[in-house]
Amino acid sequence: MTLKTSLTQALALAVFLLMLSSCKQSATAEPEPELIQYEEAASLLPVDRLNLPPGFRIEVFADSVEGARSMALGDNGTLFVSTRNKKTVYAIQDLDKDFRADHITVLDSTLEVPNGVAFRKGSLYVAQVGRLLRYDSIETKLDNPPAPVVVYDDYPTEFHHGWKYIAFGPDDKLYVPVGAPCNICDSAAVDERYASITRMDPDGSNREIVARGVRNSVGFTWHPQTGELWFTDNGRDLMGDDIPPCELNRVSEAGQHFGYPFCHGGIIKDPEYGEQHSCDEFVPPVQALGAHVAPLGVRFPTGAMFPEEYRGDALLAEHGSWNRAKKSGYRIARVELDGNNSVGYGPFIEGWLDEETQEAFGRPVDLLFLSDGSLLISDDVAHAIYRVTYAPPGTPGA
Ligand SMILES: [Ca+2]
Ligand SMILES: [Ca+2]
Repeated sequence: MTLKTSLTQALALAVFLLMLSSCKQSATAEPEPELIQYEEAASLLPVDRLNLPPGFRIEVFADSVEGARSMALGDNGTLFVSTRNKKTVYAIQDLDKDFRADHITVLDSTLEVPNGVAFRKGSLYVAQVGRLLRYDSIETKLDNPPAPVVVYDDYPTEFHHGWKYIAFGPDDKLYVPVGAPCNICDSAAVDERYASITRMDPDGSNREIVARGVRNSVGFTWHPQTGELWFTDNGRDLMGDDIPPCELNRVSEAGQHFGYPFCHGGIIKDPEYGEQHSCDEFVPPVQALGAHVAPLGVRFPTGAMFPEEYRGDALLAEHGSWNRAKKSGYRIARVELDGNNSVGYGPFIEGWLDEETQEAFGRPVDLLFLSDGSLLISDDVAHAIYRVTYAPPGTPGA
């Protein structure tokens, strides 16, 4: 090797390293997408262990989706999937339309805690702990994504309950929760944005608080008839295995207070903060859920596929307990509703948790209905997206 070639090589290496470091350091550099080698294939996940009501089936829509968390659907059918601890946002495509993913692209792998995704007018919005990013015209640029635009970067930066779920409401505003930065504390006294759900115009302007006294909401949706915001909230820890309940809540008026940190589940005074207020001052949950079940995504079935009796009910993903003696959650729950009132709460899909061994092969996170009425479920432990379909028992192929 001549001196000249080795110098040229060294120079090339230096330039390459410089490019690499500049890409990694700038927070809004153009992402370098990577297509995961992926073939539609029978997944090895033991979905046959899952129990569903008669007529329902569950299959794997995509696997190899490391740490799959929140989901958002693009206008052209791209499924965007976020992660909490993997720094990654995925774009998942089903190009041959057989309801199994055939292309999975790692859209960006440089993002700290990109837990929230939402889609509006061609753009993908991603929520990190303290800021919101937007990738424009994303579905036409999956192979060459643009550098994200920073929409808003002034949210609190604590990682404790700092990961965010986001979604656009029927009012075309972007809804962004801010968790309490603790297990139990009166954080709103320090900064009123803590323990709240906020909303803003798509460009980040006109931010306001929609719901207060919310410990940590990581899933919400709007009622298909009333247009009201419904959200799940994760109850506090260290009051024992069985209290307080997690919650499903309904916002009937902007600014309502849902109790945290003073009152839990509508009736349980907090041992430390409970004396400051009566529980009557706060909006009670529509449904008190199990303690520690960790409810995340929530949806109302609206499409043509699910049976009529599910209309007006809510389905929610219970991610499952991490600090309860006997594990709870690890299922999709159904809250049966008569208007705004709960008339039943029980399992829709269960079996991720083996009750005997107390081991779980998966933990459901988010729910999303496709246009055909089938339901997608993300799972950040099995690294998968499932699809649930329904055909009346007795129909051919059901
Ligand atoms: Ca396919
Ligand atoms: Ca509450």
